[in-house]
Amino acid sequence: MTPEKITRPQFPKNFIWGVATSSFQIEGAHDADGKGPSVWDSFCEINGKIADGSNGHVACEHYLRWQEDVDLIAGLGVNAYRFSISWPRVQPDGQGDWNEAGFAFYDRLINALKAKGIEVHLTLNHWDLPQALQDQGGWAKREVCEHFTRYATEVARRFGSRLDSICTHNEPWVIAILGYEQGIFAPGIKSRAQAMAAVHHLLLSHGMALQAMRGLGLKTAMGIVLNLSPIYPASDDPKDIAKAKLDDGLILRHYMDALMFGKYPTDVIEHLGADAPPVVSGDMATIAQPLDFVGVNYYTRNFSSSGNPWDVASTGNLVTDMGWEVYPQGLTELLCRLHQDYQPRLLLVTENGAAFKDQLVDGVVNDTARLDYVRDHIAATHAALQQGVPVGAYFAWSLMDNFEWASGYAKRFGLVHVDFETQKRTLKNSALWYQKFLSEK
Ligand code: IFM
Repeated sequence: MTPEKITRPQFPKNFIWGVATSSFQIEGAHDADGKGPSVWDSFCEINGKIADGSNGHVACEHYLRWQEDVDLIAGLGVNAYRFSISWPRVQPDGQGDWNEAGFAFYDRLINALKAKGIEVHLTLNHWDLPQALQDQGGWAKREVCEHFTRYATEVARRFGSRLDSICTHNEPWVIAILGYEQGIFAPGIKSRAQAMAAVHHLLLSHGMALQAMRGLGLKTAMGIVLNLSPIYPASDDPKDIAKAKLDDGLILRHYMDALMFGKYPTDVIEHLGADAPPVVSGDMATIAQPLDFVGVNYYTRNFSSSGNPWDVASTGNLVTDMGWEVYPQGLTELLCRLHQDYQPRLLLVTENGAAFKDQLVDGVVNDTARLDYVRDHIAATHAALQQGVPVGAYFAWSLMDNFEWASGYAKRFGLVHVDFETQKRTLKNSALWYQKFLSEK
């Protein structure tokens, strides 16, 4: 079937259709009503770390405009919204008192979504760790696991019965590798040993939090979200083939093997040598809690080369404003592979989208490339379903243009355009297409 022919009725009736955001990227109000600073607030203050020198102080003003944004979400016709709680908004230092004003904000938001019949898919950690915990070593220190578990349990105790799913961490690879090894994301550390410790503590805290939250007797679906891509060797040179296998180990198997089988892959551990994660007896069993779902954030495929850097232009495919190749088949391949190798109960496409250089002209954003991208990836999701893969959701990234981390506000991923001067929201043509697609019965 050609992607152009994809329609909503081809999907199961209970399929979840959503849009996604995260707290730091949209909320603003960085110090309002008792919120504490997060690692990203601190990182933005370091000269040269954010491409346009911006920060999250205002972002999309979602903290003020949440009612308008709930209407916007409902107006799209989606049946689900995925967002995250800012940990330092509800517990300013990550270990002390709760901030009731912070919890009240999310309480109102959840109630407003529910009142409109929109499912609530909540992420506990989409990167904005309280700075006070970073001051003690952050994810590289084992103590953070206890603090995260206490935070997760409190959120679940207050909101759990109204939530359709809880995700512990969004993209642990990004937090650990970009944040603690490459230093290009918060907290800006450059140490492979710390990065591997961070990976381990993210996974361990995930397992501990799941145990504790399930101890509350909740029926809410619980899982984790990973950034995953198929990885191909750049050539048939055996060195490239070996590099692709190792990279797949470092990015996919290290997480999936730990979560699903309770072990880290031997080839990856051997490769890491002295930087291997600090595993204590019993940790791996804690990590491998049964998962109600694995969330997949898919944007592109990757190539590994042992020699010259691989050039994305060599694919001949369209490349997004992030420099990422548009490759919808990669999503089908990835979902099929996860199903075949790991058999998770349920896979959710928790993020998928593209940044392009949009132009708002006379109230219209004619973002054909994004429209095609979303449509073709929905079709790719359908192709996996047809091959028997249990996929339950598609969430477009993102509801609206927002703070794209180290790229600042220059990279626009939204289905909805945001004018950052006036905060006016305008549905792009991709949003209008999604709305029409969702209205098909
Ligand atoms: O904006 C991010 C999001 O926060 C996590 N996944 C990838 C997106 C695009 O880079």
